[in-house]
Amino acid sequence: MENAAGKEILASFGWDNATLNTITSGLINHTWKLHTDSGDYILQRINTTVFKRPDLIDENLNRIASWLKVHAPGYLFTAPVKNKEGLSLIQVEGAAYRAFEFQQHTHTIAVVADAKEAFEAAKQFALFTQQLEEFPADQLHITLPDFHNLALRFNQFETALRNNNEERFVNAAATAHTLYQMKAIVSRYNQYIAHPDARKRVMHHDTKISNVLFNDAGRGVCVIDLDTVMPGYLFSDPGDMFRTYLPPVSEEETDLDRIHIRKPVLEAIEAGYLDTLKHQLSSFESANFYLSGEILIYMQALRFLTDYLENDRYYGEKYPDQNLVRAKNQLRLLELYRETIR
Ligand code: GN1
Ligand code: MG
Repeated sequence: MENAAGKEILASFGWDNATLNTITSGLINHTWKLHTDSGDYILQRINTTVFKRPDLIDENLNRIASWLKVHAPGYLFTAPVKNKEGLSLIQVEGAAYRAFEFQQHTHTIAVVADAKEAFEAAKQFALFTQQLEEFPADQLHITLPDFHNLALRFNQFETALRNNNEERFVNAAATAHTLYQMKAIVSRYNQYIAHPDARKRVMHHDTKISNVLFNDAGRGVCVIDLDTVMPGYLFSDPGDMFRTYLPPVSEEETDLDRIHIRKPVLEAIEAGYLDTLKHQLSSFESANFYLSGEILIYMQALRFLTDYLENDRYYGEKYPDQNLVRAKNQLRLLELYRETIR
């Protein structure tokens, strides 16, 4: 950010004297916290290898923000702020940047500590979809095509297996075999999306706890990280909550014995999410609430293992075999999850 492009971006907002601190969480975008003469902001460089059309994200967020202003003016939606030229997306040298107001007296949480945090986060994601119940979801662009398409993720996994990256294939074989044998989850996913009561809604699609802002009293304030806000099915959001809130350790944990399902957290997700949305959901969506966890945990295990077989081209690796470790972690979680919900 110390280069000419960085200075140009900051200047376009009138933040010439900003001080920047890098925020290191998140695998995809690059994020800084800014302290400027006109307040504190979050600045992000969008990963345009992943999000090929940042302009579509920008349009989505502005559309939702305008709609909420009219229909739910009290709802806190962290839309990108506009620079001096009125732009909320700034494209310089092939990179795309945007900024958000920093919400004072809030913080994020990396790993769910207890049921209360899970409840608060689940409730925030439920409120998000609830506020946008009447918003025409089909007016939103698809910012990441097929993002939660499990059938496609499975096909990509099969392709990666067939392409036979020999050295990695040997290491991945046992995990790949077990995952392959679980492919009935793909059929259940296909039945789900074909069902007439599986409605397309405005979904967040990245419901990890770090995408919720908490206030000093530990209450949820709002959801953030809105790049993947798009039309989707209900399974996406609770699914990724089950995946990321239930175990006391993250997908990075290498000691698989530390992974277990925290029942009180499971109940808190149900209380925070399902109870908040229950009047909006079809009985089909409610009845398949727990299937969403199977879909998302399975999908993430497939994605990590596929990436491992493809030499980490998507997620990268910080140490050898990291994506294999992540895949094993997610597989263990899936097995425990299935035992719990059975
Ligand atoms: C990515 O960038 P981050 O950490 O918010 C990924 C999610 C995965 C997650 C796994 C756009 O999210 O789908 O669940 O990593 N986002 C994208 O850690 O691929
Ligand atoms: Mg994210």
